[in-house]
Amino acid sequence: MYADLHPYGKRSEREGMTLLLVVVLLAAFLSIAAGIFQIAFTEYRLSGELSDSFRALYAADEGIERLFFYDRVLDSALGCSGLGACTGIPETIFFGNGACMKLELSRDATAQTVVTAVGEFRCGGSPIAVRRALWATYQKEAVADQLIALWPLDEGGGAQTAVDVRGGNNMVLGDTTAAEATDPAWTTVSGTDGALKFNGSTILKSLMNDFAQAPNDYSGTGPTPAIFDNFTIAFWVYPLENRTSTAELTSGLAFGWNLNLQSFALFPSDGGTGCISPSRKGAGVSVGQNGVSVFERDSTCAVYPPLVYNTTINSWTHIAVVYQSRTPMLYINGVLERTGLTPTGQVFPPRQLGDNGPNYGDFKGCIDDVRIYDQSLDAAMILDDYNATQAVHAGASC
Ligand SMILES: [Ca+2]
Ligand SMILES: [Ca+2]
Repeated sequence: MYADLHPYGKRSEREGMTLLLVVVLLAAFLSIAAGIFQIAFTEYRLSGELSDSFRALYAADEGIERLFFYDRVLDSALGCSGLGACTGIPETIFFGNGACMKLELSRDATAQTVVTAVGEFRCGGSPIAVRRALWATYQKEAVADQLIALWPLDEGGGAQTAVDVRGGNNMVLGDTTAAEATDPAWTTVSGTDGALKFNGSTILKSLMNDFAQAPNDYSGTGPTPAIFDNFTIAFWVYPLENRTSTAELTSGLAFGWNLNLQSFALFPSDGGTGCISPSRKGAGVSVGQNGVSVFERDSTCAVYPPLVYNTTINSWTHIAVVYQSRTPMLYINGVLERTGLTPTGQVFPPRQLGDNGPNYGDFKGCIDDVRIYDQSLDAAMILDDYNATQAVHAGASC
């Protein structure tokens, strides 16, 4: 199916046997690792430039592993997910060293899936390009869902509940489901896509803080699964005030309890374990027109920002905070901008938009499409998340 296009090859039986051995070993590894039923490789013609063949083969191997990971672990490959029939959108990825790989995927209605990765060296139409291909078929199995909470915030006027369409952890607006001063306001982003707008500082600040809170946190005290140290928070935000930039810290009471210097789009939950060890800390994200601070907080002895990043944010902006082995990383509009410090203890995701206490750092601006993943997303997945929701927010107001 995919022939080696090298026209100048000289056959060498000894080198051919070496390459064949490598390919067979690779195929064996792949079969063991992924439960693949079938692996084939192209007809190969060995040339004096054996390294070219290896580069192409490595590119194909990299490609097939990526396809397995995207489809069988992340359940998102070339635009296909789930078990239904789907033809993926082919993607070609260039490595920058002259090698590239083209990835393809197709799945029928019975979830039988074929993935193909064509590795090429001297990409771009060279007459002496070398190609190697690996393909595999397997029966797709359901992937455990890593997106555990999604609040689209599209309910619109009058609703007192913001539904978590993924995890059922629905937020109540304000103190109760009655209309009250602590309710944030529904607003329109574009078309039928809505968001919540928070009024932030007012003269009656201690009475007027608006917020929305889900009943179950992720510290293990509620029915939702406990999630610690490896997770992702992603959301769209349009801040209308600055927050106060500080140094990055890994412990202690930053500026006492004067959290009102912050502007919490996502409020850090009370860790509830005081100063005992290992202390549990809720993560929160303070977003102002002058940047982003990731905060952690426990009940009595700690509130500090392990990550602070100053930049101008004056339009709808996609924020993703990826915790990996306890270390926060900040992506803005799909781009990794900063990796923070690594405090001790355990950290878990937030469940509240805005601030519900006096002088706790109320938020002014709009928030939309809040997601929590029970895994540390990689850069490609963050970019997917951004791209999937970018168009509706581009140019929209708050
Ligand atoms: Ca209410
Ligand atoms: Ca929305």
